[in-house]
Amino acid sequence: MIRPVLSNEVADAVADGRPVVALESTIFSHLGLPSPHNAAALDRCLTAVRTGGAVPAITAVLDGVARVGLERDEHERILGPARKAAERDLPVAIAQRWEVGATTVSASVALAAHAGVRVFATGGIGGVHRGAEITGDISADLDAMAHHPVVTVSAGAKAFLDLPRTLEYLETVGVPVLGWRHDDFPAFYTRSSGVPVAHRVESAAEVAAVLANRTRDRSGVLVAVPIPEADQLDADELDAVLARALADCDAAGIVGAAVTPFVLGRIGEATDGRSVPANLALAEHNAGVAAEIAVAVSA
Ligand code: PSU
Ligand code: MN
Repeated sequence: MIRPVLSNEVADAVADGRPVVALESTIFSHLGLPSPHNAAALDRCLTAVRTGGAVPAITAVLDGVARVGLERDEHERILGPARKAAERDLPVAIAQRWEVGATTVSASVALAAHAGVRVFATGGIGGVHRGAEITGDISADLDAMAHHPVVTVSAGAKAFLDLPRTLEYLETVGVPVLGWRHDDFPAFYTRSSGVPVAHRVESAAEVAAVLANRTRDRSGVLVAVPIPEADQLDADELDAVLARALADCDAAGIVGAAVTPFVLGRIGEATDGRSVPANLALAEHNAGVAAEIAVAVSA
């Protein structure tokens, strides 16, 4: 079995039962955000976790080693070129000694679980893609949340995905989806997708109690946190951008793991950088909420 290497700080915190929040590295790599905004996002997320009273644990594969918690002088390695590493890629990244594997949500949730870390923060999760009934494209993020005992904190998922089907899938595989002081599943840049979540929670203690009472040894929880009101983007304008990005993806014949990075890139270009501040704000906000939850889980 995989045995991730923990930083000393993360190992000590886990051993003492102190709060830790895992962070993915894909969002901070060139696959997730353009430079130099990726570095700003990383800084803001790290600070938000520490301000919230938890230890941040960045996940990644570096020189063929699966890591949970990086040293400061290693941060720049995940900001540069990296290979996308989903959960299924982790064993390969180790076996083939990938220089830099940027962990997606699925890989990060898996590494967090193996490290004994119970809370994980990201921007947005992957999900069921539009047209999945033809392509079968369903993000491994969903399966990972179903099979690892970790709380994932995200601003929902981007609306280029099929959000109603994403929620149906999570229901089928038994993942509780908790709206954070909110009744709707958020659509990343906007607070509401129009699809209600199954349950609403008001506090970190409630989330910790949900995790503590799960029905399987290994199953997770999704906390859906809406983007702060002030940072929200315009829904109608975004719809047009997303539709064009998906059409471009189709026309370019992009399939498989390349779909999400391609669509994210197109959204970034089309919104001419206006989406970036929103992305940074929500990622930072999620990291803060995750820290609060990690504190409650440790209590
Ligand atoms: N959605 C975003 N930003 C991201 C991702 C998704 O808004 O950076 C990344 C995350 O790492 C997520 C991955 O786990 O894409 C999902 O990829 P796929 O759809 O190939 O499963
Ligand atoms: Mn896919």
